[in-house]
Amino acid sequence: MSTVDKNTHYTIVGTGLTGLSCVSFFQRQGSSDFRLCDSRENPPAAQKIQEQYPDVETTFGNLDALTYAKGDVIIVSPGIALTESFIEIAVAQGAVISSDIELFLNVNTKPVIAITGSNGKSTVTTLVGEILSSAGLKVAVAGNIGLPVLDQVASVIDFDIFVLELSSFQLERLNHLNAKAVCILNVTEDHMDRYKSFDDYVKAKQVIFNGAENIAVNRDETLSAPVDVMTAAEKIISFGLTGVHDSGLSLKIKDNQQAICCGDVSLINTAEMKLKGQHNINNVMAAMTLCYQAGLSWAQMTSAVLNFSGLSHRCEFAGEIDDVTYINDSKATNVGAAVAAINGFSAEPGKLILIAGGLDKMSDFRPLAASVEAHVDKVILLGQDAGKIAAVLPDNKVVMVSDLEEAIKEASFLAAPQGLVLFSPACASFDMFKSFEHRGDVFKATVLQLQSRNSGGCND
Ligand code: UMA
Ligand code: ADP
Repeated sequence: MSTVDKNTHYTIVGTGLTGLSCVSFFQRQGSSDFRLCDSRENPPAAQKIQEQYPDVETTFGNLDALTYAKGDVIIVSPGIALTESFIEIAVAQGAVISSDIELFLNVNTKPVIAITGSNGKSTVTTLVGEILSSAGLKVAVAGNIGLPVLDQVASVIDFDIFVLELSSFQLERLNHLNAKAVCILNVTEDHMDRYKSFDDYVKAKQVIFNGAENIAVNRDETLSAPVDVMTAAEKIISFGLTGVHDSGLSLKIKDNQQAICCGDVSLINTAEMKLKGQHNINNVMAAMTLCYQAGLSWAQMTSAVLNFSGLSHRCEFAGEIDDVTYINDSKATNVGAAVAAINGFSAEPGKLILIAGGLDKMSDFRPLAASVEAHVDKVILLGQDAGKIAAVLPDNKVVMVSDLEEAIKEASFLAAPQGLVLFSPACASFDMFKSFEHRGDVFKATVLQLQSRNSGGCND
Protein backbone atom coordinates (compact mmCIF):
# COMPACT_ATOMS: atom_id res chain seq x y z
CA MET A 1 0.00 0.00 0.00
CA SER A 2 1.29 3.49 -0.81
CA THR A 3 2.07 6.09 1.83
CA VAL A 4 0.15 9.03 3.25
CA ASP A 5 0.82 12.43 1.67
CA LYS A 6 4.17 13.54 3.12
CA ASN A 7 3.57 17.21 2.15
CA THR A 8 0.41 17.56 4.21
CA HIS A 9 0.13 18.42 7.92
CA TYR A 10 -2.49 16.29 9.66
CA THR A 11 -4.45 16.90 12.86
CA ILE A 12 -6.06 13.78 14.30
CA VAL A 13 -9.03 14.60 16.57
CA GLY A 14 -10.23 11.95 19.00
CA THR A 15 -8.23 9.55 21.11
CA GLY A 16 -10.66 6.63 20.87
CA LEU A 17 -10.16 3.55 18.68
CA THR A 18 -10.24 5.62 15.49
CA GLY A 19 -7.74 8.29 16.50
CA LEU A 20 -5.24 5.77 17.83
CA SER A 21 -5.56 3.62 14.70
CA CYS A 22 -4.62 6.74 12.67
CA VAL A 23 -1.57 7.38 14.88
CA SER A 24 -0.34 3.79 14.39
CA PHE A 25 -1.03 4.04 10.68
CA PHE A 26 1.00 7.25 10.31
CA GLN A 27 3.84 5.75 12.29
CA ARG A 28 3.85 2.61 10.17
CA GLN A 29 3.97 4.84 7.10
CA GLY A 30 7.01 6.62 8.57
CA SER A 31 5.15 9.93 8.73
CA SER A 32 5.48 12.20 11.77
CA ASP A 33 3.86 15.36 10.40
CA PHE A 34 0.76 15.10 12.57
CA ARG A 35 -0.60 16.07 15.97
CA LEU A 36 -3.16 14.24 18.13
CA CYS A 37 -5.97 16.16 19.89
CA ASP A 38 -9.00 15.51 22.03
CA SER A 39 -11.59 18.02 23.19
CA ARG A 40 -11.63 16.39 26.64
CA GLU A 41 -9.17 17.77 29.23
CA ASN A 42 -8.23 14.30 30.34
CA PRO A 43 -9.35 11.72 27.76
CA PRO A 44 -9.46 8.11 28.95
CA ALA A 45 -6.47 7.11 26.77
CA ALA A 46 -4.20 10.00 27.91
CA GLN A 47 -1.81 7.85 29.94
CA LYS A 48 -1.60 5.13 27.31
CA ILE A 49 -0.76 7.77 24.69
CA GLN A 50 1.97 9.22 26.89
CA GLU A 51 3.48 5.75 27.33
CA GLN A 52 3.08 4.42 23.79
CA TYR A 53 3.62 7.56 21.73
CA PRO A 54 5.86 9.85 23.85
CA ASP A 55 7.06 11.77 20.78
CA VAL A 56 3.62 12.58 19.39
CA GLU A 57 2.50 16.22 19.82
CA THR A 58 -0.79 16.28 21.77
CA THR A 59 -3.39 18.90 22.73
CA PHE A 60 -6.18 17.96 25.16
CA GLY A 61 -9.03 20.25 26.22
CA ASN A 62 -10.40 23.29 24.37
CA LEU A 63 -9.22 23.02 20.74
CA ASP A 64 -10.52 26.40 19.51
CA ALA A 65 -7.07 28.04 19.62
CA LEU A 66 -5.36 25.52 17.29
CA THR A 67 -4.16 27.08 14.06
CA TYR A 68 -4.13 25.58 10.57
CA ALA A 69 -2.57 26.41 7.20
CA LYS A 70 -4.65 26.19 4.02
CA GLY A 71 -4.79 22.56 2.86
CA ASP A 72 -3.99 21.05 6.27
CA VAL A 73 -6.09 17.95 6.90
CA ILE A 74 -8.16 17.41 10.07
CA ILE A 75 -9.07 13.77 10.64
CA VAL A 76 -12.18 13.79 12.79
CA SER A 77 -13.28 10.69 14.76
CA PRO A 78 -16.90 9.65 14.17
CA GLY A 79 -17.98 10.43 17.75
CA ILE A 80 -17.32 14.13 17.19
CA ALA A 81 -19.98 16.25 15.47
CA LEU A 82 -18.75 18.38 12.58
CA THR A 83 -20.66 21.29 14.10
CA GLU A 84 -18.18 21.56 17.02
CA SER A 85 -16.72 25.09 17.14
CA PHE A 86 -13.10 23.90 16.87
CA ILE A 87 -13.89 22.15 13.58
CA GLU A 88 -15.71 25.15 12.14
CA ILE A 89 -12.69 27.30 13.11
CA ALA A 90 -10.31 24.84 11.40
CA VAL A 91 -12.39 24.83 8.20
CA ALA A 92 -12.57 28.65 8.21
CA GLN A 93 -8.75 28.68 8.25
CA GLY A 94 -8.64 26.42 5.19
CA ALA A 95 -8.31 22.97 6.76
CA VAL A 96 -9.94 20.05 4.96
CA ILE A 97 -12.06 17.53 6.88
CA SER A 98 -11.13 13.88 6.43
CA SER A 99 -11.47 10.57 8.24
CA ASP A 100 -9.81 7.23 8.86
CA ILE A 101 -12.06 5.70 6.20
CA GLU A 102 -10.86 8.25 3.63
CA LEU A 103 -7.22 7.57 4.54
CA PHE A 104 -7.95 3.90 3.98
CA LEU A 105 -9.68 4.52 0.64
CA ASN A 106 -6.69 6.57 -0.54
CA VAL A 107 -4.38 3.59 -0.16
CA ASN A 108 -6.70 0.65 -0.73
CA THR A 109 -6.67 -1.24 -4.03
CA LYS A 110 -9.00 -4.12 -3.05
CA PRO A 111 -12.77 -4.34 -3.55
CA VAL A 112 -14.93 -3.00 -0.72
CA ILE A 113 -18.39 -4.15 0.30
CA ALA A 114 -20.05 -1.51 2.48
CA ILE A 115 -23.09 -1.82 4.71
CA THR A 116 -25.03 0.84 6.54
CA GLY A 117 -28.52 1.19 8.00
CA SER A 118 -30.08 2.03 11.33
CA ASN A 119 -30.25 -1.63 12.37
CA GLY A 120 -28.79 -4.96 11.34
CA LYS A 121 -25.40 -3.58 10.22
CA SER A 122 -23.18 -5.75 12.44
CA THR A 123 -25.22 -8.88 11.74
CA VAL A 124 -25.09 -8.40 7.96
CA THR A 125 -21.44 -7.29 7.96
CA THR A 126 -20.39 -10.36 9.93
CA LEU A 127 -22.45 -12.70 7.77
CA VAL A 128 -21.03 -11.21 4.55
CA GLY A 129 -17.56 -11.82 6.02
CA GLU A 130 -18.45 -15.43 6.86
CA ILE A 131 -19.92 -16.15 3.43
CA LEU A 132 -16.92 -14.71 1.59
CA SER A 133 -14.47 -16.56 3.86
CA SER A 134 -16.30 -19.83 3.35
CA ALA A 135 -15.90 -19.28 -0.40
CA GLY A 136 -12.14 -19.20 0.14
CA LEU A 137 -11.51 -15.45 0.09
CA LYS A 138 -9.26 -13.68 2.59
CA VAL A 139 -11.60 -11.14 4.10
CA ALA A 140 -11.03 -8.11 6.34
CA VAL A 141 -14.13 -7.07 8.29
CA ALA A 142 -13.88 -3.58 9.77
CA GLY A 143 -15.45 -0.21 10.55
CA ASN A 144 -18.23 0.71 12.96
CA ILE A 145 -18.37 -2.93 14.06
CA GLY A 146 -15.60 -1.96 16.50
CA LEU A 147 -12.51 -2.65 14.37
CA PRO A 148 -11.00 0.52 12.89
CA VAL A 149 -10.25 -0.13 9.26
CA LEU A 150 -6.65 1.14 9.49
CA ASP A 151 -5.93 -1.43 12.21
CA GLN A 152 -7.24 -4.13 9.91
CA VAL A 153 -4.94 -2.95 7.13
CA ALA A 154 -2.09 -3.61 9.54
CA SER A 155 -3.23 -7.01 10.75
CA VAL A 156 -4.66 -8.52 7.55
CA ILE A 157 -1.84 -8.11 5.08
CA ASP A 158 -2.82 -10.51 2.38
CA PHE A 159 -6.54 -9.83 1.92
CA ASP A 160 -8.78 -10.15 -1.13
CA ILE A 161 -11.71 -7.99 -0.07
CA PHE A 162 -12.85 -5.56 2.66
CA VAL A 163 -16.28 -5.66 4.29
CA LEU A 164 -17.01 -2.35 6.01
CA GLU A 165 -19.78 -1.55 8.44
CA LEU A 166 -20.28 2.22 8.17
CA SER A 167 -22.25 4.47 10.47
CA SER A 168 -23.87 7.72 9.37
CA PHE A 169 -21.12 9.49 11.35
CA GLN A 170 -18.48 7.80 9.20
CA LEU A 171 -20.36 8.36 5.94
CA GLU A 172 -21.12 12.04 6.57
CA ARG A 173 -17.41 12.89 6.26
CA LEU A 174 -16.82 11.03 2.96
CA ASN A 175 -17.42 12.11 -0.63
CA HIS A 176 -17.03 8.93 -2.64
CA LEU A 177 -16.75 5.39 -1.40
CA ASN A 178 -16.43 3.80 -4.89
CA ALA A 179 -17.34 0.40 -3.44
CA LYS A 180 -17.90 -2.86 -5.29
CA ALA A 181 -21.31 -3.38 -3.63
CA VAL A 182 -23.25 -1.39 -1.04
CA CYS A 183 -26.49 -1.57 0.91
CA ILE A 184 -28.57 0.70 3.14
CA LEU A 185 -30.45 -1.97 5.08
CA ASN A 186 -33.09 0.37 6.54
CA VAL A 187 -33.42 3.87 7.95
CA THR A 188 -35.40 4.58 11.08
CA GLU A 189 -34.81 7.31 13.66
CA ASP A 190 -31.50 7.09 15.50
CA HIS A 191 -28.90 9.59 16.70
CA MET A 192 -31.43 12.42 16.60
CA ASP A 193 -29.24 14.09 19.23
CA ARG A 194 -26.57 14.48 16.46
CA TYR A 195 -28.70 15.47 13.46
CA LYS A 196 -30.76 18.62 12.89
CA SER A 197 -33.47 16.56 11.19
CA PHE A 198 -34.30 13.04 10.08
CA ASP A 199 -33.59 14.21 6.49
CA ASP A 200 -29.99 15.07 7.43
CA TYR A 201 -29.56 11.57 8.87
CA VAL A 202 -30.99 10.04 5.67
CA LYS A 203 -28.65 12.20 3.54
CA ALA A 204 -25.61 11.05 5.51
CA LYS A 205 -26.51 7.41 4.81
CA GLN A 206 -27.01 8.06 1.07
CA VAL A 207 -23.30 8.94 0.66
CA ILE A 208 -22.68 5.17 0.55
CA PHE A 209 -24.06 5.12 -3.03
CA ASN A 210 -21.47 7.56 -4.43
CA GLY A 211 -19.38 5.73 -7.01
CA ALA A 212 -20.87 2.30 -6.13
CA GLU A 213 -20.55 -0.37 -8.80
CA ASN A 214 -23.49 -2.40 -7.44
CA ILE A 215 -26.34 -1.57 -5.07
CA ALA A 216 -28.44 -4.01 -3.04
CA VAL A 217 -31.83 -2.46 -2.30
CA ASN A 218 -34.18 -3.67 0.42
CA ARG A 219 -37.70 -3.70 -1.07
CA ASP A 220 -39.23 -3.72 2.41
CA GLU A 221 -37.70 -0.33 3.27
CA THR A 222 -38.50 2.85 1.31
CA LEU A 223 -35.30 4.61 2.41
CA SER A 224 -33.01 1.79 1.24
CA ALA A 225 -32.92 2.94 -2.41
CA PRO A 226 -30.84 5.77 -3.87
CA VAL A 227 -32.81 9.04 -3.99
CA ASP A 228 -30.72 10.03 -7.01
CA VAL A 229 -33.02 9.09 -9.90
CA MET A 230 -30.04 8.95 -12.27
CA THR A 231 -28.74 5.72 -10.68
CA ALA A 232 -28.57 3.14 -13.48
CA ALA A 233 -31.11 0.36 -12.94
CA GLU A 234 -28.60 -2.33 -13.96
CA LYS A 235 -26.52 -1.52 -10.88
CA ILE A 236 -29.40 -2.47 -8.60
CA ILE A 237 -30.56 -5.87 -7.38
CA SER A 238 -33.40 -5.77 -4.87
CA PHE A 239 -34.28 -8.23 -2.10
CA GLY A 240 -37.08 -8.37 0.41
CA LEU A 241 -39.69 -10.34 2.30
CA THR A 242 -42.25 -8.77 -0.02
CA GLY A 243 -42.29 -8.43 -3.84
CA VAL A 244 -39.93 -9.96 -6.43
CA HIS A 245 -37.01 -8.95 -8.62
CA ASP A 246 -36.00 -11.01 -11.67
CA SER A 247 -32.40 -11.60 -10.64
CA GLY A 248 -32.84 -10.97 -6.91
CA LEU A 249 -34.06 -12.79 -3.80
CA SER A 250 -37.60 -13.17 -2.60
CA LEU A 251 -39.49 -15.21 -0.01
CA LYS A 252 -41.71 -18.01 -1.32
CA ILE A 253 -43.41 -21.17 -0.17
CA LYS A 254 -41.72 -24.21 -1.77
CA ASP A 255 -42.87 -27.75 -0.96
CA ASN A 256 -44.88 -26.32 1.97
CA GLN A 257 -41.74 -24.68 3.41
CA GLN A 258 -40.85 -21.01 3.52
CA ALA A 259 -37.74 -20.48 1.41
CA ILE A 260 -35.42 -17.73 0.21
CA CYS A 261 -35.57 -18.08 -3.56
CA CYS A 262 -33.96 -16.62 -6.64
CA GLY A 263 -36.69 -16.71 -9.24
CA ASP A 264 -38.24 -20.14 -8.68
CA VAL A 265 -35.10 -21.76 -7.33
CA SER A 266 -35.17 -22.42 -3.60
CA LEU A 267 -31.83 -21.48 -1.96
CA ILE A 268 -32.43 -21.48 1.79
CA ASN A 269 -35.17 -23.20 3.78
CA THR A 270 -35.76 -20.53 6.47
CA ALA A 271 -36.76 -23.12 9.09
CA GLU A 272 -33.21 -24.51 8.86
CA MET A 273 -31.60 -21.13 9.65
CA LYS A 274 -30.11 -20.71 13.13
CA LEU A 275 -30.89 -16.97 12.99
CA LYS A 276 -34.45 -16.37 14.16
CA GLY A 277 -36.98 -13.64 13.43
CA GLN A 278 -38.33 -12.12 10.22
CA HIS A 279 -35.82 -9.25 10.37
CA ASN A 280 -33.02 -11.81 10.23
CA ILE A 281 -34.43 -13.36 7.04
CA ASN A 282 -34.18 -9.87 5.59
CA ASN A 283 -30.60 -9.58 6.90
CA VAL A 284 -29.65 -12.90 5.28
CA MET A 285 -31.08 -11.74 1.95
CA ALA A 286 -29.05 -8.51 2.19
CA ALA A 287 -25.82 -10.40 2.89
CA MET A 288 -26.44 -12.90 0.07
CA THR A 289 -27.25 -10.16 -2.44
CA LEU A 290 -24.04 -8.27 -1.61
CA CYS A 291 -21.95 -11.44 -1.95
CA TYR A 292 -23.62 -12.21 -5.28
CA GLN A 293 -22.76 -8.70 -6.48
CA ALA A 294 -19.18 -9.31 -5.36
CA GLY A 295 -19.00 -12.31 -7.68
CA LEU A 296 -20.13 -15.39 -5.71
CA SER A 297 -22.79 -17.78 -6.95
CA TRP A 298 -25.92 -18.31 -4.81
CA ALA A 299 -24.98 -21.96 -4.32
CA GLN A 300 -21.65 -20.98 -2.75
CA MET A 301 -23.46 -19.25 0.11
CA THR A 302 -25.86 -21.77 1.59
CA SER A 303 -23.70 -23.54 4.15
CA ALA A 304 -22.29 -20.30 5.64
CA VAL A 305 -25.82 -18.89 5.94
CA LEU A 306 -27.20 -22.02 7.59
CA ASN A 307 -24.27 -22.22 10.03
CA PHE A 308 -24.46 -18.56 11.13
CA SER A 309 -26.00 -18.29 14.59
CA GLY A 310 -25.80 -14.51 14.99
CA LEU A 311 -23.97 -12.19 17.35
CA SER A 312 -24.18 -11.79 21.11
CA HIS A 313 -26.77 -9.29 22.42
CA ARG A 314 -28.83 -9.43 19.22
CA CYS A 315 -31.99 -11.48 19.89
CA GLU A 316 -29.74 -13.93 21.73
CA PHE A 317 -31.13 -16.86 23.72
CA ALA A 318 -30.36 -16.14 27.40
CA GLY A 319 -32.07 -19.02 29.16
CA GLU A 320 -35.30 -20.90 29.83
CA ILE A 321 -36.97 -20.84 33.24
CA ASP A 322 -40.26 -22.54 34.08
CA ASP A 323 -41.18 -22.95 30.41
CA VAL A 324 -40.47 -19.26 29.69
CA THR A 325 -37.74 -18.24 27.21
CA TYR A 326 -35.56 -15.20 27.95
CA ILE A 327 -34.05 -13.27 25.02
CA ASN A 328 -31.21 -10.76 25.32
CA ASP A 329 -31.53 -8.04 22.67
CA SER A 330 -29.49 -5.40 24.51
CA LYS A 331 -28.08 -4.12 21.19
CA ALA A 332 -31.55 -2.75 20.38
CA THR A 333 -30.51 0.79 21.30
CA ASN A 334 -33.18 2.51 19.21
CA VAL A 335 -36.90 2.23 18.59
CA GLY A 336 -36.62 0.61 15.13
CA ALA A 337 -34.50 -2.24 16.49
CA ALA A 338 -36.90 -2.99 19.33
CA VAL A 339 -39.88 -2.86 16.97
CA ALA A 340 -38.15 -5.33 14.61
CA ALA A 341 -37.43 -7.70 17.48
CA ILE A 342 -40.99 -7.54 18.85
CA ASN A 343 -42.58 -8.03 15.41
CA GLY A 344 -39.95 -10.57 14.37
CA PHE A 345 -40.90 -13.06 17.10
CA SER A 346 -44.60 -12.94 16.11
CA ALA A 347 -45.57 -14.12 19.62
CA GLU A 348 -49.09 -15.35 20.28
CA PRO A 349 -51.36 -12.96 22.24
CA GLY A 350 -50.57 -12.90 25.97
CA LYS A 351 -47.18 -14.57 25.53
CA LEU A 352 -44.73 -11.69 25.20
CA ILE A 353 -43.29 -9.60 28.05
CA LEU A 354 -41.03 -6.74 26.96
CA ILE A 355 -38.32 -5.23 29.17
CA ALA A 356 -37.25 -1.83 27.83
CA GLY A 357 -35.90 1.60 28.78
CA GLY A 358 -32.60 3.35 29.33
CA LEU A 359 -31.20 6.55 27.89
CA ASP A 360 -33.33 8.17 25.18
CA LYS A 361 -31.58 9.52 22.05
CA MET A 362 -34.39 12.04 21.39
CA SER A 363 -36.48 9.27 19.86
CA ASP A 364 -40.12 9.16 18.89
CA PHE A 365 -41.49 6.18 20.86
CA ARG A 366 -44.86 6.05 19.07
CA PRO A 367 -43.82 3.25 16.63
CA LEU A 368 -42.96 1.17 19.70
CA ALA A 369 -46.46 1.78 21.08
CA ALA A 370 -47.98 0.39 17.87
CA SER A 371 -45.91 -2.82 18.11
CA VAL A 372 -46.65 -3.18 21.81
CA GLU A 373 -50.35 -2.87 21.15
CA ALA A 374 -50.19 -5.60 18.48
CA HIS A 375 -47.89 -8.12 20.19
CA VAL A 376 -46.93 -7.35 23.82
CA ASP A 377 -48.78 -8.33 26.96
CA LYS A 378 -46.87 -6.24 29.54
CA VAL A 379 -43.98 -3.78 29.30
CA ILE A 380 -41.54 -3.56 32.18
CA LEU A 381 -39.71 -0.24 32.09
CA LEU A 382 -36.47 0.85 33.71
CA GLY A 383 -33.81 3.53 33.32
CA GLN A 384 -33.51 7.30 33.07
CA ASP A 385 -36.09 7.78 30.32
CA ALA A 386 -38.59 5.06 31.26
CA GLY A 387 -41.20 7.78 31.81
CA LYS A 388 -40.97 8.92 28.16
CA ILE A 389 -41.82 5.41 26.97
CA ALA A 390 -44.57 4.99 29.57
CA ALA A 391 -46.14 8.23 28.30
CA VAL A 392 -47.01 6.62 24.92
CA LEU A 393 -48.23 3.27 26.32
CA PRO A 394 -51.55 2.34 27.93
CA ASP A 395 -51.23 2.45 31.78
CA ASN A 396 -52.53 -1.09 32.19
CA LYS A 397 -49.62 -2.51 30.16
CA VAL A 398 -46.81 -0.77 32.07
CA VAL A 399 -44.84 -1.85 35.13
CA MET A 400 -42.09 0.54 36.33
CA VAL A 401 -39.01 -0.93 38.07
CA SER A 402 -35.74 0.50 39.30
CA ASP A 403 -33.16 -1.94 37.93
CA LEU A 404 -32.63 -4.93 35.65
CA GLU A 405 -32.71 -7.48 38.48
CA GLU A 406 -36.14 -6.23 39.55
CA ALA A 407 -37.27 -6.21 35.89
CA ILE A 408 -36.35 -9.87 35.41
CA LYS A 409 -37.97 -10.88 38.71
CA GLU A 410 -41.15 -9.02 37.72
CA ALA A 411 -41.09 -10.60 34.25
CA SER A 412 -40.81 -14.07 35.76
CA PHE A 413 -44.00 -13.40 37.80
CA LEU A 414 -45.92 -12.06 34.83
CA ALA A 415 -44.84 -14.48 32.07
CA ALA A 416 -47.27 -17.15 30.90
CA PRO A 417 -46.18 -20.76 30.22
CA GLN A 418 -44.48 -21.05 26.82
CA GLY A 419 -44.07 -17.30 26.95
CA LEU A 420 -41.20 -15.07 25.94
CA VAL A 421 -39.41 -12.38 27.94
CA LEU A 422 -37.70 -10.04 25.48
CA PHE A 423 -35.11 -7.54 26.71
CA SER A 424 -35.03 -5.05 23.83
CA PRO A 425 -34.46 -1.65 25.45
CA ALA A 426 -35.08 0.79 22.52
CA CYS A 427 -32.63 3.11 24.33
CA ALA A 428 -28.90 3.58 24.86
CA SER A 429 -27.31 1.92 27.89
CA PHE A 430 -25.12 4.67 29.35
CA ASP A 431 -27.55 5.77 32.09
CA MET A 432 -26.97 2.54 34.07
CA PHE A 433 -24.28 0.53 32.24
CA LYS A 434 -20.88 0.96 30.60
CA SER A 435 -22.11 -0.25 27.21
CA PHE A 436 -24.80 -2.35 25.54
CA GLU A 437 -22.49 -5.36 26.00
CA HIS A 438 -22.27 -4.72 29.75
CA ARG A 439 -26.06 -4.31 29.93
CA GLY A 440 -26.61 -7.57 28.00
CA ASP A 441 -24.10 -9.43 30.16
CA VAL A 442 -25.91 -8.28 33.34
CA PHE A 443 -29.20 -9.45 31.82
CA LYS A 444 -27.80 -12.89 30.94
CA ALA A 445 -26.09 -13.32 34.33
CA THR A 446 -29.29 -12.38 36.19
CA VAL A 447 -31.35 -14.81 34.12
CA LEU A 448 -28.82 -17.56 34.87
CA GLN A 449 -28.96 -16.75 38.61
CA LEU A 450 -32.75 -16.97 38.58
CA GLN A 451 -32.56 -20.22 36.62
CA SER A 452 -30.16 -21.74 39.10
CA ARG A 453 -32.24 -20.53 42.11
CA ASN A 454 -35.42 -21.98 40.62
CA SER A 455 -33.76 -25.30 39.89
CA GLY A 456 -32.49 -25.53 43.48
CA GLY A 457 -28.91 -24.42 42.70
CA CYS A 458 -26.89 -22.43 45.23
CA ASN A 459 -25.67 -19.47 43.24
CA ASP A 460 -26.65 -16.75 45.77
N1 UMA B 1 -15.04 12.48 22.20
C1 UMA B 1 -14.97 13.75 22.69
N2 UMA B 1 -13.96 14.56 22.26
C2 UMA B 1 -13.02 14.13 21.40
C3 UMA B 1 -13.08 12.79 20.94
C4 UMA B 1 -14.11 11.99 21.34
O1 UMA B 1 -15.77 14.14 23.51
O2 UMA B 1 -12.13 14.91 21.05
C5 UMA B 1 -16.13 11.58 22.62
C6 UMA B 1 -17.18 11.38 21.54
O3 UMA B 1 -18.20 12.32 21.62
C7 UMA B 1 -17.64 9.96 21.81
C8 UMA B 1 -16.44 9.27 22.45
O4 UMA B 1 -15.58 10.31 22.82
O5 UMA B 1 -18.70 9.94 22.73
C9 UMA B 1 -15.71 8.32 21.55
O6 UMA B 1 -15.78 8.78 20.19
P1 UMA B 1 -14.80 8.32 19.08
O7 UMA B 1 -15.30 8.67 17.73
O8 UMA B 1 -13.48 8.82 19.43
O9 UMA B 1 -14.87 6.75 19.27
P2 UMA B 1 -13.94 5.60 18.72
O10 UMA B 1 -13.41 4.86 19.90
O11 UMA B 1 -12.98 6.11 17.73
O12 UMA B 1 -15.04 4.66 18.03
C10 UMA B 1 -15.54 4.97 16.74
C11 UMA B 1 -17.03 4.67 16.74
N3 UMA B 1 -17.68 5.48 17.76
C12 UMA B 1 -18.67 6.33 17.47
O13 UMA B 1 -19.09 6.49 16.36
C13 UMA B 1 -19.26 7.10 18.62
C14 UMA B 1 -17.25 3.18 17.00
O14 UMA B 1 -18.61 2.89 16.84
C15 UMA B 1 -16.49 2.37 15.96
O15 UMA B 1 -16.61 1.00 16.27
C16 UMA B 1 -15.02 2.76 15.97
O16 UMA B 1 -14.91 4.18 15.75
C17 UMA B 1 -14.23 2.04 14.87
O17 UMA B 1 -14.65 2.43 13.60
C18 UMA B 1 -19.32 2.66 18.07
C19 UMA B 1 -20.67 3.34 18.01
O18 UMA B 1 -21.30 3.51 19.05
C20 UMA B 1 -19.54 1.17 18.30
N4 UMA B 1 -21.17 3.72 16.81
C21 UMA B 1 -22.47 4.32 16.67
C22 UMA B 1 -23.55 3.24 16.56
O19 UMA B 1 -23.24 2.10 16.18
O20 UMA B 1 -24.73 3.58 16.79
C23 UMA B 1 -22.50 5.18 15.40
P1 ADP C 1 -26.40 -2.48 14.15
O1 ADP C 1 -24.97 -2.85 13.94
O2 ADP C 1 -26.97 -1.70 13.00
O3 ADP C 1 -26.69 -1.86 15.47
P2 ADP C 1 -27.03 -5.26 14.81
O4 ADP C 1 -26.87 -6.31 13.79
O5 ADP C 1 -26.01 -5.14 15.87
O6 ADP C 1 -27.22 -3.85 14.07
O7 ADP C 1 -28.45 -5.43 15.49
C1 ADP C 1 -28.89 -4.47 16.46
C2 ADP C 1 -30.35 -4.67 16.81
O8 ADP C 1 -31.16 -4.29 15.71
C3 ADP C 1 -30.70 -6.11 17.11
O9 ADP C 1 -30.64 -6.26 18.48
C4 ADP C 1 -32.11 -6.29 16.55
O10 ADP C 1 -33.07 -6.03 17.54
C5 ADP C 1 -32.25 -5.18 15.52
N1 ADP C 1 -32.18 -5.61 14.11
C6 ADP C 1 -31.31 -6.48 13.54
N2 ADP C 1 -31.54 -6.58 12.22
C7 ADP C 1 -32.54 -5.72 11.93
C8 ADP C 1 -33.22 -5.35 10.74
N3 ADP C 1 -32.91 -5.86 9.55
N4 ADP C 1 -34.22 -4.44 10.83
C9 ADP C 1 -34.54 -3.88 12.01
N5 ADP C 1 -33.95 -4.20 13.17
C10 ADP C 1 -32.96 -5.11 13.14
